Amino acid sequence: MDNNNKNSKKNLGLSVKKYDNISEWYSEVVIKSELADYSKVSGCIVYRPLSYGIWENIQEIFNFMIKSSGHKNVYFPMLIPESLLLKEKEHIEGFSPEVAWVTEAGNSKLNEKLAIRPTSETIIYDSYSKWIRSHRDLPLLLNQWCSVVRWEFKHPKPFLRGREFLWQEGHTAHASFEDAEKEVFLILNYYKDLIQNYLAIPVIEGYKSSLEKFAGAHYTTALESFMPDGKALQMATSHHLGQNFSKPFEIKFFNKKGEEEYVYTTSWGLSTRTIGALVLVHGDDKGLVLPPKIAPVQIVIVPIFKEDNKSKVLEFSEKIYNALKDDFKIFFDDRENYTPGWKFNESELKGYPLRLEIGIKEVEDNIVTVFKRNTFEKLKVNVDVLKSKIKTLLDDIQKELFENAKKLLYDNIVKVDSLDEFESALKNNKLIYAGFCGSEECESKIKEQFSITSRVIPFDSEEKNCIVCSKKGKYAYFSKSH
Ligand code: 87F
Repeated sequence: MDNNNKNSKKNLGLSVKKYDNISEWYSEVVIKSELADYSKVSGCIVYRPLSYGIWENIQEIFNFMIKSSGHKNVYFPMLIPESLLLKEKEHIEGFSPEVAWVTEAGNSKLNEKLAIRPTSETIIYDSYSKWIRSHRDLPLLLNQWCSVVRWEFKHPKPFLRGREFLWQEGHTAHASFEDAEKEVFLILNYYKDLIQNYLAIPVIEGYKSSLEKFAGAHYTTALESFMPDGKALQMATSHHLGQNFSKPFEIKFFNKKGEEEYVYTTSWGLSTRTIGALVLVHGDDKGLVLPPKIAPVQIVIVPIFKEDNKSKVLEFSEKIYNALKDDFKIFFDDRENYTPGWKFNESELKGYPLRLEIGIKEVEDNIVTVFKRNTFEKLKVNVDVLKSKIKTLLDDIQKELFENAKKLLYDNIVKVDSLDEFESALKNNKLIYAGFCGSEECESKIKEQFSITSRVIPFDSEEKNCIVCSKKGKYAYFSKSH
């Protein structure tokens, strides 16, 4: 078999450049990098090993965080009886067109139809009302990892918009408003840590406006990131639910004074959308670029040999592999049926942060050629210092990706003082920073005129008169959004 034939199974290169058509580029990267594939049901994707590996890393990091503060994982049923889902009508009202139902089994109709969970507040609170009796049962700090189904009709995009996606949903109950508030911000800070320090994506944080908050919430906090297509993407959200759910679900406890009170609850979530953000923010014309701290493969080793030096090169490569394998996530790519060039392309497409290229020259000089995926630099590194050099390089890549993403975010923020400036900033796909009174009335006017809403009102926002009504307000971010 000649080399051409040997690797002709698929064309690895991308046909679209990121900034020529970012939406097409995105779809091509997701499929060709083998992150995900489409299925027979529109909006339902297959999470292939690369994206599932990223998700497992996210799970590991986030589990470590929440377990350190006493949270525990649980699993509730995916089927929710209609009567339960409709118990707190207000929160479900706007969402009901998206709920998918199981109505029959085999040949018989069910007595009561069952919702496939779009979110689990109702089924979880049904249990909480049985489990919580006294202040000694609080706080109750539970989380679940699961998938949810929301029957969207907008055009699906892998990870960013789909009908079934993976997430975690945390649901906690507390004895006081203040305790619940502390929880909301504790979790928001975990999310911020995960997203900035592991996914290398900077966020802006703040409250959602009254129009944009979760209808069931007392208030909603969120982390938003800015994508290179000029649209913001909500990365995670953490809600203070006050007693909005504990009252209809009758979750009551006897406080220390022996009086009966309703609990205060919170809920918070982060989904596989964040994988879409990783692709959009860090990817380039060659494919994915994965931050080392989240990459399922941090280093790929590619041996390059001819028949007469094969054993020398493989032996040396294996020695390198063994020296590094306990410290890093490594793929020793010694597959026989692929050429080194093909493996190079594949590793670039899949975004592996570092590639070690080892040929006979490297063996003779006791060095390794190290390729940095994010900058395309090649370095010759002596084997004696390889481990520490790799540590430094991975740290460098992590920092460089975050710095580039920060530049993307901050270069796109535009402060505006009038609706004219607002309009032109929006045309340029900017992240607009404008005075806003917070009222639903003014935000609805903006929504009507420009088809966008606010993203967040930063926690430390300065005072600024509203761009619509001129009344007292604070700065808020506005932009298109995913
Ligand atoms: C779609 C259908 C039915 C969002 C829905 O943000 C219900 C809903 O309640 C729904 N889409 N929501 C809001 C989810 C609130 C909250 N749940 C826990 C979160 C984070 C995780």
